[in-house]
Amino acid sequence: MPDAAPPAGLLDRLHALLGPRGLLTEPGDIAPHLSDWRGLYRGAALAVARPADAAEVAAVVRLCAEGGTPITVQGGNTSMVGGATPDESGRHLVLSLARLNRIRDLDPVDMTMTAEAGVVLKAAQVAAAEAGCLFPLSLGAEGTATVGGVLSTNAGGNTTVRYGNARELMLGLEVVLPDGSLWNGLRRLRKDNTGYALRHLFVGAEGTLGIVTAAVLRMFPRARDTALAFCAVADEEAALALFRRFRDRDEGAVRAFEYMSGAGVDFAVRHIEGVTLPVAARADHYVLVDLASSRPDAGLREMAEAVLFEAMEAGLVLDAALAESEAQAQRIWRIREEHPEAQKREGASVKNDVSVPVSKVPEMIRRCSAALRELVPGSRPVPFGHIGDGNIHMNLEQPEGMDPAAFLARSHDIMDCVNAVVRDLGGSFSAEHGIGRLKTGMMADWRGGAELAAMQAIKAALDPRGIMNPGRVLP
Ligand code: 2HG
Ligand code: ZN
Repeated sequence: MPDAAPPAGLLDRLHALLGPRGLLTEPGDIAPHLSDWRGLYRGAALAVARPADAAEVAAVVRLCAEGGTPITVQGGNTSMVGGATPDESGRHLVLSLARLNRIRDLDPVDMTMTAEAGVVLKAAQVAAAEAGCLFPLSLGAEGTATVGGVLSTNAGGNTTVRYGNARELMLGLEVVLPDGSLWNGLRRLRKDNTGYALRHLFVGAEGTLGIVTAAVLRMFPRARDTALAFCAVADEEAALALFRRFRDRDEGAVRAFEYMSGAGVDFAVRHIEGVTLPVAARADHYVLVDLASSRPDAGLREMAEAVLFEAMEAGLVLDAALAESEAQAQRIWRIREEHPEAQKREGASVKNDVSVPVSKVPEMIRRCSAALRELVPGSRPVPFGHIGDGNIHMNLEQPEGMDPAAFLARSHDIMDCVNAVVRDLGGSFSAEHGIGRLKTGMMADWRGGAELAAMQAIKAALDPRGIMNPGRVLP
């Protein structure tokens, strides 16, 4: 465990190392780094270090390792599980990677981009597009979330169904280890079987084993033909059946396939300016189908029309709208992307980022919704998300008029209620948001025994003093 007090002179040494731009100590300057987007946590910190490059990150870690000062690593600070927020002890140094924001290399032959950890996801997408390529990782927080953060959490997002999670998009890493040594594993090889795949250890480790400072990311050919449909569907089974029809017709073309409940779309229309319902009548279930191909003559619109026509005949689809322009496609995407913000504005909500085998999604949504309504009468289930990956945000909105604090006091009951169903269906209690601070208490129950013991052994081997993001991931 970290020592009780920060070593004398640490801040002076950090200041000498990083200069005034690289170390924030004023309460007003560090405040934005101490709380999370959801408002679940408010921590304290010794200071916020803002190193300018990987060598400076390594030097900061060496100083902290000397005295056992705990480090909280921060990218865009968009964690849904408190993963980037320091605890309340005030003993942590927050290490922000915001200044490591260079794209070091971009190669359209190798189809790779070498980006530093602080590069904002949107900036990585734009850089790829400017090179005539695609970097496909896409999620609601992409304007703030960073390359280091999405790798450290193995983020999924909307395009996992086609391109995989962040892990699948990574070829190599540069990492500062807990002793302050710098490992350059920025190899851009598709094939490299040379011992343990060390790079994969740091993906999804949430900064508990080291700090990702740069990564080699995979790029893809850009889309030259696209189609986007917003559909009202009969029920959860119809949503899944429609996914299967599109997948069977042209698996490679399904770039995203998202489910939304009537309640979630209602909230988006109610609270988010410019969001309107694209179909004629309100429904209880919707899906968004996003198709893309690098072939200019892929005929995706015609394909979508044909699949939707047949699905309507079969009673799966009640109504559908196809985007007529890129601007309209973006407006339709906002309905889905603004779900978290709309839910926040509607009141207090509890998030359940769960996954089950794809075939079990309809049953999971039905059973969880019924159990949640019974657990908290008047509450409003808001399931939405990545149905093609089996990852649904089985969220629960507070009953109208209820005291938000009283509702949130039931958070653990609510999570347990969902998790009981998820476990029964062979699923996971955290599909893409990770463990952070919020879910460490669930690890022993879900990943106990040999699995957790192996994780603890890895942690102890790499970070024997426990200075890297303590309090995250492992109980
Ligand atoms: C999304 O898919 C994010 O929009 C956030 O994973 C989900 O707010 C949530 O529960
Ligand atoms: Zn999601």
